[in-house]
Amino acid sequence: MVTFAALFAVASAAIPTALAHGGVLAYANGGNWYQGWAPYNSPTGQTSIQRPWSTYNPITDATDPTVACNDDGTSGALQLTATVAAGSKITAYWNQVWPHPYGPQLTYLAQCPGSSCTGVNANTLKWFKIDEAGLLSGSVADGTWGAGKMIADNSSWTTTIPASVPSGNYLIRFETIALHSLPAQLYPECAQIQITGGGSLAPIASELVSFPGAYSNSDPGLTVNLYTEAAKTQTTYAIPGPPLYRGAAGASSGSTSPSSTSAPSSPTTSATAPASSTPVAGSVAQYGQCGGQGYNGPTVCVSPFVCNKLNDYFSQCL
Ligand SMILES: *[C@@H]1O[C@H](CO)[C@@H](O)[C@H](O)[C@H]1NC(C)=O
Ligand SMILES: [Cu+2]
Repeated sequence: MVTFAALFAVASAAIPTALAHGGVLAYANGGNWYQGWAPYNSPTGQTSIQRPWSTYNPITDATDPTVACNDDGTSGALQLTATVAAGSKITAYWNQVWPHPYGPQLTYLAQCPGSSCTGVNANTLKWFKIDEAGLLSGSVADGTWGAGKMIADNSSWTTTIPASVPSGNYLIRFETIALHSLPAQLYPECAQIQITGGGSLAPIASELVSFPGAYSNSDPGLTVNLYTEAAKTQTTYAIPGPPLYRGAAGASSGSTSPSSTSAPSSPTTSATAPASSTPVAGSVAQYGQCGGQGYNGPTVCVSPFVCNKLNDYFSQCL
């Protein structure tokens, strides 16, 4: 037993920490299986519908230049494109077993100009959200999240390509966000698809975002602290990013998603609160900023929330 235990200890120590993270490793659509890019293999000779990506590590800066597709945004030398019917289901498979159950799932599309996405940098595109799942039940502290559902579903996420999306060449961006520690961990990867048999509902300006740009590091959905007293009774969660595309399943005029009632995410440059005049006691609403380097606004939260320091740059009323 001693020998076995010693061997086991050695083996455990040798497991790379990357196994605590990961990414989308494969896709399925219409009965076809598409193996993803292998970030730890030589890029030479790799053919995949997935855009190349470089690391299992999370992106922890929501404005990182790699946040579109977890890489520099370029296509592979032997890039493939999957033909996908509008209205069909497409599944992304993360590595087994995905370790992070607390956080949202998000899926985006971005149409490429021209006749192919190959050669088009992901950072130049406009993205719209076709699917999102935040806090599905329970409280922020211990509820069921989109990411928990993803794990329960074989560490995979299935979304429907909206039937209304115009036919054409797109990148599809599957993302899981982990909130068990802060800063939030973003895990996005992209694949090239050609959508056929589509509709005529083009996304409108308010639905379109850039990556980087769609998220800011002060988004309530990226700064929520699961370990506060308030989190135990908090049952709403603001999913980051733009409102859902109108043609997305579950999107509706009024939108039942709690995300739509919270502060919209916006590029970091425009995040100045209109409250930087006279600090008033107890004036910062739940999720509002109440401190951090370079912040000059009010610092006292409305009752019953208290100001929590999340990092040197951001304190939030929770
Ligand atoms: C679960 O996912 C793996 C890929 O990670 C896949 O090979 C397997 O077929 C999936 N199982 C089911 C039941 O879908
Ligand atoms: Cu991880």
